[in-house]
Amino acid sequence: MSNSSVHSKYFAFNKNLGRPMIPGQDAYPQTNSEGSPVVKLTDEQRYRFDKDGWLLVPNVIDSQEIEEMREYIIRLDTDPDSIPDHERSSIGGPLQSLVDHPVVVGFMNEFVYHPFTDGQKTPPLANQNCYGFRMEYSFYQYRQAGQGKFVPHNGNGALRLPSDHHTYHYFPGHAHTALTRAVWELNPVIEKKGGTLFVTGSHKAAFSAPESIMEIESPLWSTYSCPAGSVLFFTEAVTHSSSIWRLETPRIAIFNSYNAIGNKWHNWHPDPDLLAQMPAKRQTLYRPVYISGNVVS
Ligand SMILES: O=C(O)CCC(=O)C(=O)O
Ligand SMILES: [Fe+2]
Repeated sequence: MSNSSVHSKYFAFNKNLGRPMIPGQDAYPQTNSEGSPVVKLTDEQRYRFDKDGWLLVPNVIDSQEIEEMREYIIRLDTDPDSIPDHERSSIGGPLQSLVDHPVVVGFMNEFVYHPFTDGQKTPPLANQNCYGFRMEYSFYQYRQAGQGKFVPHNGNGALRLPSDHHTYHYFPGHAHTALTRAVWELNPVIEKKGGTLFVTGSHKAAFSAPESIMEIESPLWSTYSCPAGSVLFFTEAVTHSSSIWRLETPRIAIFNSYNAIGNKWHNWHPDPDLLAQMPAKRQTLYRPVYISGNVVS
């Protein structure tokens, strides 16, 4: 099996009788809702995410977009009444285009979309007009020096039951995360100065975390530096924590969450008026949560 928007050549069971799931090329969206070509992960990025449970992609958006988005977050935080109701969120205004940014779609096509087909009865859950994953949730952080807490959570994702959603399952040649974060850093982050902390590889851990994990200085924790305009992907199955922000410039970040089509963790919906104004393909990120036949043609 091969297709041009994910790299995987893998064997997965379809629903019935152990038959192989063989999605065609058309089962993977090649463009986003604005017509931009989807950006595939490189082999190295795909390997790293699977090995680590998190992946930083630096320099994804340009300085003009970053500035516009930063201003929007500051306005949301300090003068929300100046923004119309339906745009008053971290998916409003210029932030809307981040939800299906070509780099996000490339990542989700590889690790979150499961091109499930119900035998011969229903087509794959995505096509050129419809995404194969859901957007779950969105919030922003406008964090000043001294703010933020060390709150370690999650891990052991390979050994959790599917309904948990904090899962990470892997097979020769393919891996799948359910609840998944894409964090857009709109200001620079310097290592150990307040970016998200990770216990690298703990999404696959077989043991309970040791007590030493509760120490922020433990060498078990890793983190990153990045320029403004970078995106950080992580599976919620990896042990991670927020940290205390230590830089003069605030942390301005957007936290977008995604999940498989049949999974819903957060009690969150986009504003209906905002949704109605989105391009049709983008709207498929917010379709009802079920599997059988849940595809827009
Ligand atoms: O604040 C952070 O850096 C991480 C927050 C967190 O736990 C998450 O995004 O799931
Ligand atoms: Fe978290």
